[in-house]
Formats: sequence, structure tokens, C-alpha cells
Amino acid sequence: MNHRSLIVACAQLGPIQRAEPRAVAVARMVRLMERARARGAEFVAFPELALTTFFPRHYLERIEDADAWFETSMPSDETAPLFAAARRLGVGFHLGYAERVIEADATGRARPRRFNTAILVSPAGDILLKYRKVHLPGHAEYDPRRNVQHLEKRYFEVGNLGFPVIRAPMGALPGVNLGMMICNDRRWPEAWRVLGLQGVELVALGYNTPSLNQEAGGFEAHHLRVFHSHLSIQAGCYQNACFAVATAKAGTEDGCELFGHSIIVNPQGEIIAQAGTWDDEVITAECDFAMCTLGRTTIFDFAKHRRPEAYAPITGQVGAVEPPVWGDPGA
Ligand code: CDT
Repeated sequence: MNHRSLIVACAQLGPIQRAEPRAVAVARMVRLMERARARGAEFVAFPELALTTFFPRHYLERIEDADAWFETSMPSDETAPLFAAARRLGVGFHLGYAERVIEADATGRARPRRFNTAILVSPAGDILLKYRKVHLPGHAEYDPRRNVQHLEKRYFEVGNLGFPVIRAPMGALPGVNLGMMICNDRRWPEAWRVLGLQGVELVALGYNTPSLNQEAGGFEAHHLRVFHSHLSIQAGCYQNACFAVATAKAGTEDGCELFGHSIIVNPQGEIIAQAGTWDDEVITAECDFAMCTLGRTTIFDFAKHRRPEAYAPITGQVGAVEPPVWGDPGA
């Protein structure tokens, strides 16, 4: 059997301050691509919303006033250097960005729409796949109880592309099953399973995760924030027999701390590379896709063992429904 392996990299970004122009961020990203390539990487994953500060922490009354943070074309003049670097270096990449498009909604009316988006780009600079974030965390209105806002529900619509997977050439391989998720999606097993049901072999995901949980009144121990991120990614990889390359934007951005700890995970759920800084950093690991076979042909042989007839509540309801109350027959 042919050896099917790919060297992948997380291109972790340190903070991008609100005043930092796109051109500076893109130049940093091109340098990370070059460093990744020098270490043999054939595929590089950048974070969520990699071109700007994590702007959903900033409240703007008029959503249109946030448009400077959005991309209206991809590539654009400002992001073209990333595509040129991919071609020059022969590496594919994953990029998260805020997308603004004129697109018809469910009623058929074309209007400006905004999504938290990620793309996979081939070493030839072609866009292979687009994904729009489904699980938007946070809130839509200014919340005076929070020290830091998390307004993803204000600035973005729920993604309307599902969780797509594509088989595409990458590195020396004629085909790898590639999928994506974005930040909060990684905490939802449903997202992993939809990718798993399409035979995904490598999941690229980026994140901007505050070190402090503002929702919990500002406290959740730091180590648990990182633990929950890693736990989710490691479980997703194990239960779907795939690799993940999970990349942070990290450090103190606009005065708010985001954790780093970017990781690459194998189908056994093991971390095989981890970032050690909260700044621009490259980590690499080799993904030997033969490792996906064990899970797929044994404990997670979906065709043999899944029982969708017992899973109806997963797609049939959103919130939890209280169980019936036991009535003590002796009472
Ligand atoms: N960007 C993103 O999705 N961040 C969330 C933070 C949740 S706290 C509102 C995450 O799940 O990491």
C-alpha cells in the first residue's frame, strides 16, 4: 500500500491589535508560511478571523460600521500575498476571515450577509472549499454585565454551508479528505460526526478563545479553558478517526487575553505537537493517514455500529427536554 502522509503546520498568530493594518498581519502570515515550509510543511493552518483583531469583542451600534473588518473578495489585493506565497512555496493553507457578500437569503432576497468563514486553498492558489461557522457563541446585544463583549451573534449569520468535506490533492498526495470547523464548533460532537460521516481525514480549525470565561461571571480556571479546548479536539479526532490541526490567535489583543496552545492531534486522540508561546509560532507534525484505518475498521466502523434510529433527538430538538418523573409505586 502506498504511504499516505502529509506534513502539516499550525501557523499560530500572536495578537493583532485593532490598529494593525491587514498588510502587516498578512506579512506576518507569509513569514510563518515560509518558516513552516522550511520545516517541511505541505499544509499550513491559520487561525479564525486571522486578518484582523477579534472584533466581536467591540460593540458597534450600526453593524455596517464593522464592515472594515470584513472581506468582500478572496483573494483581494491585501490577501493576494498569501495566495502568491502558497504558489511560490508549494503549500496549501487554511484561512479564517470575516466574509461579507451580497447573497440571497431563505426568502430569495439578495442582501448584504456577513459570515465567520474559513477556506482551504490548494498549493496552486485555488480555493478548494469554503465553510461558514455554524455554532456562533456569545450574544447579539451589548451586555453591560460583561467586562468584554462577545458579539458574534451580532456580526455574523449562522453558516449556511453545512460541514462540507472535499477530497483534494495536497502535498504529494493525490487526494486527502479535508474538512473544517471554526473555534466554538470544536466543542460540539455533532460537528465532528458530520465530518466523520464524510470520511474526513484532516480537520483544519482556527480559534480565538479568551482565557477568561466572561459568561461565568469572569471566572473559570485558566487550565480548564485550555483543557476543554484540547479535550474537545482530542475526543473529536479519536471518535472520528481523523487528524486535526487546530490553530490559535493568542496573546493580549486590545487588552484582552486569548490563549494559545495550538495543537496537532492524531486519530488516537493524542497531541503530537503543541505550541509553547502565545505569539507567532509554527508547529509541525507528520500525519500518516494509515492511522485513520484502525478506528474506522474497528470500534468506530460507522456502517457496522452506528444506530441512527436511536439518535432522533439529536436532529429533532434543540434544547434539553426534562425526563419523565418516576412515580414511586409504593407511595
Ligand atoms: N471565537 C470563539 O468561538 N470563541 C469561543 C469562546 C466562547 S466564550 C463566549 C470558543 O468556543 O472558544
